[in-house]
Amino acid sequence: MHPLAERIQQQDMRALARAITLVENDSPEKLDMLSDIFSLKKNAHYIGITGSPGAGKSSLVNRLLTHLREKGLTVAVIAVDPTSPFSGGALLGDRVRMNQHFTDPGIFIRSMATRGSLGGLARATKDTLRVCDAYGFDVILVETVGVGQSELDIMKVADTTALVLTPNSGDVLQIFKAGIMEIADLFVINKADLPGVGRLKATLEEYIMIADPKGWVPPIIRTVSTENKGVDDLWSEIQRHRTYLYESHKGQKQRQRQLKLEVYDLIREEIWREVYRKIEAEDSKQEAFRDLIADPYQMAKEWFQEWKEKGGNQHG
Ligand SMILES: Nc1nc2c(ncn2[C@@H]2O[C@H](COP(=O)(O)OP(=O)(O)OP(=O)(O)O)[C@@H](O)[C@H]2O)c(=O)[nH]1
Ligand SMILES: [Mg+2]
Repeated sequence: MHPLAERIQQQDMRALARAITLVENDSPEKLDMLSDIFSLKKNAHYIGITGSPGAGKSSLVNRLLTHLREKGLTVAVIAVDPTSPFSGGALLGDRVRMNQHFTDPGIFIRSMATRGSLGGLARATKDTLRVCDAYGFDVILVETVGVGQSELDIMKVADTTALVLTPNSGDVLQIFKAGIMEIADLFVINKADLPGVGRLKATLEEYIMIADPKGWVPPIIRTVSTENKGVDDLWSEIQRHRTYLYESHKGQKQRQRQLKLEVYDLIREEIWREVYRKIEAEDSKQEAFRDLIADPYQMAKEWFQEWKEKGGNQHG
């Protein structure tokens, strides 16, 4: 077994952090390590918290954390910021707010920083979920910032996704266009202390009616995270969804679909890594990049063909 997998099995938190760093850095030993870690897989509930910037996701995550700890559950929080992991004031703010949790061994908080990683942010986040699962956390909360394609990819691995909206912010239309509404298992109206709650609720109810979901109907939950209101409601609805996934076998089907996509994803990443490293290492090819009128289609065609003929990663 990979030494880090062994240490994670013994709940060594430094090994956990180290493994995530290897994931973020696209370390060549990544697949071997993750495969060993995967064999330790436990039964964490993956919960995605998504929504527009400033909707109150972090405040809500913070409240949930306290709530879950009071129930004796252990929690990992993964904060994903696709744009700027370090300069984002939001994340720095999160750190300050979440400070109170830092000394609790039942809590692990990590923000993802994968700019430039070949596999991309969604890939690294999925792997990180697996690592946290293997460690044995009961609940893994993934907070994403923004409502774009990257968030969509990340949220697809969550068992339960909560979409956080705020009254009178006009974010519903944008979220709808981005296809985020469809992945929401729960709608959370946060900042329910502000005016416009009734209208947003009506909009959501209308959406649900038109979407006409079979089986699970997304509940609408009102929260005021600044006042710690609605958090227990939110948690009981999240649990109700988990029970639904289990009893309807939907969870199993969801994970099966995910597995297929994931295998393709990993293979694509492996091929890409090989081709990329090879081209980056070849002076003549780097020289060719400087030719401003070179035909990119021709180059891609020839170089990929060349890579295949040399037996892929045989380095021949
Ligand atoms: N009035 C009111 N303000 C809230 C509520 N929840 C959060 N806020 C405020 O909204 C602001 C943004 O909260 P965050 O929790 O950082 O929101 P976020 O969605 O994590 O923000 P990003 O990570 O930047 O996308 C903060 O100033 C909070 O104090 C609420 O229920 N009511
Ligand atoms: Mg936040």
